[in-house]
Amino acid sequence: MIGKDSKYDVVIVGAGVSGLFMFHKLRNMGLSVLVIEKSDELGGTWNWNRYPGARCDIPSLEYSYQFDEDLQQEWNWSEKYSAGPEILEYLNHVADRFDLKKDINFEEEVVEAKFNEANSQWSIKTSKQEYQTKFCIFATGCLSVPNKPEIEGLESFEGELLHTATWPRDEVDFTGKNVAIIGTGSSSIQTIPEIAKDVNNLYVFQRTPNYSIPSNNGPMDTETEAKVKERYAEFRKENYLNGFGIASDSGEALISESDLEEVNSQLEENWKKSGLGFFGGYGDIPVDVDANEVAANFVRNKIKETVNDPETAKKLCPEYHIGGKRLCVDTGYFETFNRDNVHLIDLHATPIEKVHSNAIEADETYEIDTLILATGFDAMTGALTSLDILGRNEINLRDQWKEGAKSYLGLGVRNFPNLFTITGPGSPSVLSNMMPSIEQHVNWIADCIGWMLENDKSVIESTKIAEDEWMKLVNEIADMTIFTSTKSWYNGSNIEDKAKAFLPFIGVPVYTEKLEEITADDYQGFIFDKSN
Ligand code: FAD
Ligand code: N01
Repeated sequence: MIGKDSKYDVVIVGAGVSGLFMFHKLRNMGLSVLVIEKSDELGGTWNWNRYPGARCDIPSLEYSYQFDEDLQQEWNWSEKYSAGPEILEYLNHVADRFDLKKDINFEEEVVEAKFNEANSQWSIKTSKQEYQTKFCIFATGCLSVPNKPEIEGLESFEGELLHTATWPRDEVDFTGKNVAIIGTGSSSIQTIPEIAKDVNNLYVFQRTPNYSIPSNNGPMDTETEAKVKERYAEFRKENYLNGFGIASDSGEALISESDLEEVNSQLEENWKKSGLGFFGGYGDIPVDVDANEVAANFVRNKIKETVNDPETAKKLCPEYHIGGKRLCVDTGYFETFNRDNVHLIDLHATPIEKVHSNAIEADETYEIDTLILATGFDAMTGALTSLDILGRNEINLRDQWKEGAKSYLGLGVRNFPNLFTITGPGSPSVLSNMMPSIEQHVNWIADCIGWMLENDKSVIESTKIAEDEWMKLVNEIADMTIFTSTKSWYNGSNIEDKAKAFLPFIGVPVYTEKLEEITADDYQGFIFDKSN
């Protein structure tokens, strides 16, 4: 155990993709850094979400770190979209290669972080001890606090109760079991085809259907891999030029300006090849409701073609704008509903009444052995509001964000000096390929701390004006798109008592440009060494 009652330059909370790189970067600057992780393993998302079928839906060649040329040249992914265990293996490889593990305090949860005005230090209280630090970095993830729905009788269920986001490490045996799964988001859409093969019956409880595009995953195409590796550094730059940070996805044509027959044949090609890139395949799908409807209808028709029973197909067809809820990418999801042992229960028609010790009651009573909650996350803010983060005058971040989270650039929050968030609210984060977005934030924070040390500054804080204007811009951009008109976790709609505010910044290139401008202007919008 390191760091008992010690003082640090920086404490990083979380050892996922963000925390690991942040640690590597700051330690190389000669700073004393402690990483605190509540799990007994690193990897964050890829450590917690071990459900069958978990995999990324950004091509692995770009859902990976770019900070070390040898690392990116030497690592070989086995598939186009890597499965969760392979990503976890990769993150462990990175930690071993850069000797990160021994300086991470595992199985320790941060429960309070408090800013001390007198000495401008943070006190970090954990489940085990307390630390003092000058800077505090929350690398706690956008999708790391599971949403456990309040369903009557859930606590009385006596079978096996699972949540996709806290999946057990030992293999779960579904053979011959009657299983229910609640939720039809990305996690469920990946889980269902995998477990349907083994179960006796699978009851899918759907409140809202989702659009999903086939991944067409397969072994890594070695020619593509070689081509990317020949120009990896250049390829990575393309991440920051694409709206959603996906280098291999760039469609500039507009549906509104194209011939419908051509559009349909291009959509067909995108359906077969592009996965998530289907959404960005035409530039106007995210912003023009008519263009969006063409793409949405294309997917609805695919669902109807794929699912044999017309009633089931109809229930599986979403009505909202495609992309309004996070688009899913699947391997055989809609096809699974053609199996005799898979049953779709439409919760719009008949909501869940109650969970009993061995059954779920909705339109009828379904006897089950296993209940899977695939009910998502308290996204984007949950990991920051579920503990006490106390800033100036002991203001709690949870209270400051009661009416909706506000941040400057998704990096800093007023009243919380020397505290940084990686992929915080107001940054592209979940509406981007998160790897390059995480690396962008890590590099920025490290540069900012380096600049402060060089320029003899000791305290940084964003201003209210900067934060207000930034969040105004976030919303102005979002209002130009289809994203705000659908209930989704992007705007807090999945958590009952959460403020309904749209939080991601849409558009990686614009964000990148603004970040660079602000930085070049001596961190405009931040103030340094404000008197206490
Ligand atoms: P996380 O991986 O969430 O790590 C946060 C860490 O902080 C965790 O280990 C957690 O235990 C720890 N922690 C939190 N609170 C505390 C505390 N109080 N004390 C101590 N430790 C704490 N993004 C993409 O771009 N492409 C994808 O294909 C993709 N697929 C995904 C699939 C799934 C199933 C999920 C859930 C998310 C996916 N994402 C994807 C988003 C994914 O979360 C990010 O890509 C990335 O892994 C986030 O890394 P992170 O380190 O920022 O956060
Ligand atoms: O969670 P979700 P997720 N009763 O919030 C339903 C990333 N990810 O874990 O839509 C009944 O999307 C809820 O219904 P509704 C990705 O960013 C990526 O699946 O609120 N149902 C919904 O259907 C993703 O978006 C991958 O009406 C209830 C579902 O549960 C994010 O993580 C894979 C309910 C939750 O869906 C979250 O995905 C996995 C209730 N009380 C995750 N409460 C990749 O493929 C909730 N629901 C890369």
